[in-house]
Amino acid sequence: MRKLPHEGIIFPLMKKTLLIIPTYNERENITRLVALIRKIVPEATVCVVDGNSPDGTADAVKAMQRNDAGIILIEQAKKNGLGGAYRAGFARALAEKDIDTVITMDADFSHHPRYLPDLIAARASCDMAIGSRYVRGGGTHGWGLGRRLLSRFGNQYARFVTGMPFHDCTSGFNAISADLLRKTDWQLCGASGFAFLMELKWALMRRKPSWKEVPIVFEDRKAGESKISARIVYEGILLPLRMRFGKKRVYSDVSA
Ligand SMILES: Nc1nc2c(ncn2[C@@H]2O[C@H](COP(=O)(O)OP(=O)(O)OP(=O)(O)O)[C@@H](O)[C@H]2O)c(=O)[nH]1
Ligand SMILES: [Mg+2]
Repeated sequence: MRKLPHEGIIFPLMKKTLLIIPTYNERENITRLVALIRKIVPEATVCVVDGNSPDGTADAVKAMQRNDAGIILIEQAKKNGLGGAYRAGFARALAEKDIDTVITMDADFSHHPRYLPDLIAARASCDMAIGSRYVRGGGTHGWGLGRRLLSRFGNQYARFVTGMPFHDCTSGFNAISADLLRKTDWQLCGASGFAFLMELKWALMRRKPSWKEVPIVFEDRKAGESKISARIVYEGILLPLRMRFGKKRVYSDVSA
């Protein structure tokens, strides 16, 4: 097998890495995804947070757990949004004392595991590494024009309104120091959809972390259905304004 460029660096790090993967109706994806993760970062802990998927995603995870002690499954009573899944995942990840890096990623192969070594290696030299579509070498693949424009301009809008320095403010593929998360009020990030990922970065930036953007090519999902809705897009438009100008400016000093 081809030697990965960071193999020597990341091997000792992956043991201390926990990947949080929220799932809702991802039965078709999750088994293949975890199998691939195991090839690339065999020693990492995988934590699937399932929102009571009617398609039996949790059963597929339980089947994998029989042969793999490194898989955690959090079964939520109901579909609780991406934000609800990550809040549960963070609480669990930070209870694991040997974990020093927490990775957020989707289950639908949009965040390909091939980038895990890059993210883990980058995280070793900073507090948070952001998998970014909008830096040199990054991009999106398989999206129509409408979706490309929504994401591209949505990001520029979020960057402009919030003052956050990232080119990809909504990225869901991140490697974050557990110590940084412990110092951050992520529990106060109440957004439900992808806006949670902006709110989280806003909260993390309050702690003035060191950070890097790592290029990733985001692939449109090939199996299963998107959970994006008009309500989730609306939340994404409103949240930067609320973060910047709202009365409850919990994270008001990040752009300072
Ligand atoms: N536990 C849980 N997971 C969710 C929920 N909503 C979405 N997810 C998962 O979060 C990840 C991102 O959701 P997607 O539907 O792929 O949303 P997206 O990537 O922003 O949209 P697409 O690019 O259209 O796929 C996927 O792994 C979903 O299965 C939820 O309410 N609960
Ligand atoms: Mg997706």
